[in-house]
Amino acid sequence: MEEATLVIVKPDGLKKSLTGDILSRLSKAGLRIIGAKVVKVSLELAEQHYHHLKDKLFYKELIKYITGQLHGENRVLALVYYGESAIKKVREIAGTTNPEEAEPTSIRGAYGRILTSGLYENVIHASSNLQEAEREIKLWFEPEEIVYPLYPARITEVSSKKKVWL
Ligand code: IDP
Ligand code: MG
Repeated sequence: MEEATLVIVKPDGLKKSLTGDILSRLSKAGLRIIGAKVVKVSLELAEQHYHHLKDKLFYKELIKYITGQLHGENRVLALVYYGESAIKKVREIAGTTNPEEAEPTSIRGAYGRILTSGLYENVIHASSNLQEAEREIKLWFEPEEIVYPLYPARITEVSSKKKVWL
C-alpha cells in the first residue's frame, strides 16, 4: 500500500551536520519526498507531538531535546515521504528506538547515543504506524505545504495578520 510517513531530523542531527547523510540513506527506500521544511519547534508543538509519552520519566528531557535546549539548536528538518510501505521502510533505515540496540548500519545505530540522563538521543523521528503518520503529518504540515492530495482538506476563509517581505 502507498502511504505517507513523517520524518524529523532532530536537533542532534542538524548539530552534527548529518542531514545530507540521512537523506541519502533514506533515498535508498525509493520513496518520494512530498513535503519538507525547517521548523523551529515550539513547546506547544513538542508537547503535542509527544503527548503519548507525557507520563514517562524521560518526558521533560525529551521535550528539551526536540525543542533544541539540549543542543543549543532550535531547528529540526521535517519531511514527508510517500510510497509503497513507506512507514516500514523508513523505520528500518532509521533503526530501533534505543540506539544501542539499533542495527549498527541504521541511522540510529550509526549516530545515536544514550545520554547520561538516560534519554535516547537518536537523530531522527519516524512515524510508526498509519494512524500516527496521519496525526503527525497534520500536526507538522499545512495542506498546502504538501505537494500531493494526501488527506481530505477544505478551503476556509481566515482573516489574520501575516508577515510579508519588505
Ligand atoms: P520512536 O521514536 O522510535 O517512535 P517513541 O517510543 O515514540 O520511539 O519515543 C519517542 C522518543 O523518546 C524516542 O525517539 C527517544 O528519543 C525517546 N525515548 C523513547 N523511549 C525511551 C526510553 O526508554 N528512554 C529514553 N528515551 C526514550
Ligand atoms: Mg514514536
